[in-house]
Amino acid sequence: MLNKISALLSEVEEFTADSAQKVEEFRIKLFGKKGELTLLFEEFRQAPGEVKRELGQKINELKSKAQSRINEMKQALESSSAPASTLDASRPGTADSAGTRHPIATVRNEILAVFRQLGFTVAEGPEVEDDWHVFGALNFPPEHPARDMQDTFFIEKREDRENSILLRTHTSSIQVRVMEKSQPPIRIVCPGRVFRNEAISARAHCMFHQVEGLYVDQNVSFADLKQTLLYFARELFGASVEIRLRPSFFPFTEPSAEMDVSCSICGGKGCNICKGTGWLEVGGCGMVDQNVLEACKIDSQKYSGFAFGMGVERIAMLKYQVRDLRLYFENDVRFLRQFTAAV
Ligand code: 2NL
Repeated sequence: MLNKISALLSEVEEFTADSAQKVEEFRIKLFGKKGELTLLFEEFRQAPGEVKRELGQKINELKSKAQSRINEMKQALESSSAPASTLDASRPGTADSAGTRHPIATVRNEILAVFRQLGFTVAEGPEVEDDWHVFGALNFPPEHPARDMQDTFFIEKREDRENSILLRTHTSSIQVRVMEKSQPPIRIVCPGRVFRNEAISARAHCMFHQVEGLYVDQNVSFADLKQTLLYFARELFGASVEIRLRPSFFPFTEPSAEMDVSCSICGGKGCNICKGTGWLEVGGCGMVDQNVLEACKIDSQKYSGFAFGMGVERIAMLKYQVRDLRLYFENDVRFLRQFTAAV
């Protein structure tokens, strides 16, 4: 009997099954009416008293091992077959939610796309600049207020001003770099971040985005500038808008003008966006000052050029009727999610 028990014990220990049915067959083989264990218990009842104790222990041990082995196999089969039964490979997946493009990036891309159509190429340059590329080459007089600490963030302010290192206050520095290393024809648009030491409010920020444009060639005229800006305004704000140029002053252009676009909200009749004037100010422009061309080693007798600059935040405010500039920099998703349809 002892041999029989130990044979069954190793059978139990080695038992494996790949289906619930095989586990059930094994259970019946041991515990069924004519099962091996049932028979063993009957045999045990007739065994002589002196071996009963040892036999009883062994049979009970076999019984509990067999039960736990059967349970283990049942559980293993249930857990491995569970996913197979609930997984439906034909169900549609959960879509990843893509982020949205920031409205400033969208408007910058739209501006650049218009000028690309006109044959302009995009040029970029460093945000940390020297005095020459931001002020010197652009005809800023030595004591111009923009060169003051109050308006410009200096990284290194030097006594010999020309060697000062600062954050660019406009992207004109890119255009200076392009003019210095190439000769006309030059037709470029220069997007980028610019930095000014200003108190932050709904209308001003110490960092904003600009797009500037430059066209230098023989016989470039103010009429070319006007037509280029009109084309741009109609592409961006709609085919029915008009533009208006008002005399202005910049150190780097002569003559200089501010550019207005007729209000696309009210069609020029006057509303609260254009403050009743019918016009929206979008940027500045002018003919490149001869001193600027010469500073960049371009012959101002042979070549002329026009340039313009605009603030991307300002144009985006007009397009989307955003009333506070600070919203562009806070990255509040309740604001950003309103631009999901933009490209
Ligand atoms: C504005 C006005 C302007 C320019 C930028 C420029 C660049 C070179 C030479 C001459 Cl390299 N001019 N840029 C010209 C006129 C106006 O920007 O209101 N910007 C937001």
